[in-house]
Amino acid sequence: IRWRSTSFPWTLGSDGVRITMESALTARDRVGVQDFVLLENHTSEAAFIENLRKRFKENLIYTYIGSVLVSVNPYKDLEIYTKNHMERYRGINFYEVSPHIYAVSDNSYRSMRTERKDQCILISGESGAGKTEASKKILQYYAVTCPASDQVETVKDRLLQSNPVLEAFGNAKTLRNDNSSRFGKYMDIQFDFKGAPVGGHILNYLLEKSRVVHQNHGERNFHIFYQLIEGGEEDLLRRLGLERNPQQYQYLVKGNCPKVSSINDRSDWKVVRKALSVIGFSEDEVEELLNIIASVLHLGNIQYGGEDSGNAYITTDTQIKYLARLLGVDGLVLKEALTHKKIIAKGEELKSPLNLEQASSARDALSKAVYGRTFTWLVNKINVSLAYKNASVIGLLDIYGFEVFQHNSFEQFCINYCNEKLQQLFIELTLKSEQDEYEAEGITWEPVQYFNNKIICDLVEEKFKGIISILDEECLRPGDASDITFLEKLENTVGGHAHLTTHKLTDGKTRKVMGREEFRLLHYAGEVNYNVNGFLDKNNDLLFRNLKEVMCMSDNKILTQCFDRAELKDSRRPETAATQFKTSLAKLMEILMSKEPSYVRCIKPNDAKQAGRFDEVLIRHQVKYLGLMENLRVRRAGFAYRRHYETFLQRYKSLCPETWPSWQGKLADGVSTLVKHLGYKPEEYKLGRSKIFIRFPKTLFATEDALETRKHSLGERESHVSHAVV
Ligand code: AD9
Ligand code: MG
Repeated sequence: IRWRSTSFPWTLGSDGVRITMESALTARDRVGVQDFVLLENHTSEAAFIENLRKRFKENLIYTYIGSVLVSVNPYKDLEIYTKNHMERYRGINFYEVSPHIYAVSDNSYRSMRTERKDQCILISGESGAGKTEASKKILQYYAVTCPASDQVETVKDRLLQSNPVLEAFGNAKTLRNDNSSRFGKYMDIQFDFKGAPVGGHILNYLLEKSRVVHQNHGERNFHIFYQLIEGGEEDLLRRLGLERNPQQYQYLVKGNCPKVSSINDRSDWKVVRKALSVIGFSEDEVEELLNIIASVLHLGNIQYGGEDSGNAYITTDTQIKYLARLLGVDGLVLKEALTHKKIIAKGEELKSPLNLEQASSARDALSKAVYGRTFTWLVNKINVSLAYKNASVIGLLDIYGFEVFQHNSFEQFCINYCNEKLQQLFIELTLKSEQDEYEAEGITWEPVQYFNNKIICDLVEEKFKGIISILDEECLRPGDASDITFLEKLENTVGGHAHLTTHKLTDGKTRKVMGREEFRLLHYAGEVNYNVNGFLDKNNDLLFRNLKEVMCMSDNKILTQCFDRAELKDSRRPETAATQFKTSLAKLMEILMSKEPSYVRCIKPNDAKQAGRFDEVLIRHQVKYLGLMENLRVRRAGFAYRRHYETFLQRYKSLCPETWPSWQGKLADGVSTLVKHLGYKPEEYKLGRSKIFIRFPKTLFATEDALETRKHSLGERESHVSHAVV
């Protein structure tokens, strides 16, 4: 006998639909539970990990914690993303089929349609855990399953095609991930009153610009450079003055990794070129965009001569010639700007020559500014092509996860601060939604103990006393301000804080050795040592005035939009990078708070990017810093399981003669009769306004096993009854 499993939370086959006769108990043993709240021992991390392992072995990469989806990167293509799968999840109740990213997508979509409330899906996890893939799967789900019209087809295409373009310019090969997103992304997908996707809007966060000029060993620059060099047509490369060899370019050789086996730059180039046209870039715009990309490579090849302490001069005139042509600027003016700095003091212009080191960093600052601003321009351009007004939205957040490297710098500080904020939001919102549900059902809420990481967020962002304020203060202070004086100021101002330590303050209890130039933050996810070297420069993110002036004079229409003359007139100091990031995060939190959230928590199974390998130490670490045990504790605070009366009665009515074959009275009375007949003790359950709440998994399992036994005995005699039961 084969039967369609509708609301079993634990007995589904790998395709999530059918299994052959197998007792619920054996199946539970083999594939684990599909919702962690059903674990017998929900406080045991070992049991949690064992459940993940069982499922991972069976290619069941998705598991719920209530309505939160936990996903483990399989590092192989599973046959679970076909159109048939999409159809299967359409309009179906969250628990009726095996956990899936499509179930989350569909659930958000339906809530948006029926409750008319904007939604957001927050995807988190460390580098390589599968966030970007998850967000693409969600977008594909909407593109395939939502209603469409001719005009909508164009928008769907544009929405889908924005991915390869943004990935080309914003993703790169790192040691962790061959296609690592080096920017944070929040994308609203907009739907009209018929539920058809009609537009979108993207917000981008903190692109890792430093990668343009430097890459660590084994890493690459942004994909677009290699795509252009490998895939660009002969005459295009000739026009841009580029050679078909990445090794020729200083900005592409730092990581000593021009080729990646999992990446085909040549075919990706074709995909990106096509995507640019679909999104609506004119041929002229593409040409100007590529002129900029080629210019960055030429900038990187500019070399300087001169003594260390003397004035620098440029020794590579060919590059200047190309730059002048591609950017539409005067070669001599550019040359001058790359070797001198101009400041305005008391209304007077002062020009002074740069030494070797200063000139190289001015050149690199220009490359970073040009690339960074072009990236923002690109996002805006995509936004214009997706623009639509007055729509309901589902937002997708695909943002860098918590990062700990051997050496952590300003970038990791910002990224981890962002995760701290998201964790705060996550805890607050999950707690709140639990509380709301209890209240709506008229059930008493028992407070849950949890770690509130607000204390760490405050340490970073508080006015005057927070780390960002202290850093900004040092950035503004004339005179001897340096990375080290910043560290000293940290010690003096927040040295006593429970979540901050420095070399001087190390209490001897912590075993991890600290460098003299480091401060350590005790994040909710663990300790991270940050090296202060470069903090001031990166936070200042300054570009000399004369370089800005040259860019403002450019003929390149993209650059004239990126470098506005008004900026030159503005004598105020631009906001620092950290403060800008703080402000944009605060806005993001507001956006997310105004929507109904769903969560996807991604886990990376091993560091070797290999299929089938389950590295327990690595996974345990992620379970910890994703706060999954905390999440489970909140969810299980009172009750392991809750279902609407109707669903519960429908499933188990055959177990009680009074409710079988149907119950005529009120649903709540039917459920009450049923559970009394089953022998539930009063402390094991509660009846709310529309749902039954069951405290322990074992109660439910016993009921489920009883159903299984009945099904067996009936199945042998009358198979059609078995159908009626499920
Ligand atoms: V990062 O923070 O941007 O560095 P992500 O975005 O979390 O990271 P990504 O989605 O890029 O990771 O996934 C990394 C790689 O894992 C992909 O390139 C795929 O090769 C692989 N992956 C991820 N999810 C899946 C999946 N559901 N099925 C198959 C997957 N492969
Ligand atoms: Mg990514």
